[in-house]
Amino acid sequence: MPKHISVVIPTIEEESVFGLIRSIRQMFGNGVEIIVVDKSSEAYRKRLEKAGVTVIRQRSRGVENAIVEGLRAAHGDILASIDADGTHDPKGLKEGVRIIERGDVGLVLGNRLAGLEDGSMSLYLRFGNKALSYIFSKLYRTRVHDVLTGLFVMRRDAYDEIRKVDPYRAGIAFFAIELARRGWAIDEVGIRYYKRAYGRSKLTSSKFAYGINVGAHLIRQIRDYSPLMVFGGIGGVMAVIGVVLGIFVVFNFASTGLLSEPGRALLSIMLIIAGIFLVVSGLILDLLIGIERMLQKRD
Ligand SMILES: Nc1nc2c(ncn2[C@@H]2O[C@H](COP(=O)(O)OP(=O)(O)OP(=O)(O)O)[C@@H](O)[C@H]2O)c(=O)[nH]1
Ligand SMILES: [Mg+2]
Repeated sequence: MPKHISVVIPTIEEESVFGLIRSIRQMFGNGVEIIVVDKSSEAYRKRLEKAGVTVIRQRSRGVENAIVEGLRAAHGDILASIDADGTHDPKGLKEGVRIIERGDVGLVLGNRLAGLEDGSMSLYLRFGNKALSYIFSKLYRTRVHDVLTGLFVMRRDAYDEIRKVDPYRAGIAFFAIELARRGWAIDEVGIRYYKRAYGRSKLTSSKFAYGINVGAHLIRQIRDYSPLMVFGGIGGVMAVIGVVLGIFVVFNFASTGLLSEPGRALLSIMLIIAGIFLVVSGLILDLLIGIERMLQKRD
């Protein structure tokens, strides 16, 4: 029996949503559940209701909350989401569903970088997105290239594990981080990404600040997941700088017979001690987290 699919669409006055609704019905048939989470005007909402979709009026803030509200109301065995602004090719939903139906993946992301239309994504957004996706992939040993995409397909049981988590501002990276943390496999499909045909960006007034926010969440994850990586990394760098500085001081002392740079000598010793202290702290925290995980598994 074919699985029942729910597609959640977050929107603020996106004119493209009506064409998107038609495309989704063409692709999956009229049985598909389409839930539009709307934060627009009364007139726009009336038009949505006429289109025969389930409309949820969003009272919370942010696209992450919008999607979570939609997912909570969804009945499908497979859950999906796509931006309403017509920029993401909905064919990615179909391919994503195919991968989810194979059974070993919890979340499929639509990789926009595989099919960018000219002028659809600025160079600096492309770079920022790649950098965040790289950190994400290293952290969770996955290979995704577009963790801030607006298209995903998810297993119902994967979503059930995170349905109680309060969303933080990180776009779809929020879902990817929360599922990856719980050990779900994440895959991607290449999609076409088009320029916006109507209106302006609704997500944020500064994509730079938004990217920094997502980066901060990832770094917090690294700190909680593997303190040795953060503390050990910073401590290691400090100790190495201290040693190099110390070698200079010793070298000077050996050649002149005078301790001419007591300030540098002191700095070198301090850096080495602080560096070692950080590495040891990282090791202890890593050990404690390891023990906590072992105990959790036993429960
Ligand atoms: N319900 C709801 N929808 C939102 C909110 N913020 C953004 N959206 C919708 O989420 C989708 C993504 O937002 P966009 O404004 O397209 O963000 P973006 O893709 O980074 O920006 P562009 O490159 O200009 O398209 C669009 O369908 C928006 O209408 C929100 O707070 N609530
Ligand atoms: Mg957009």
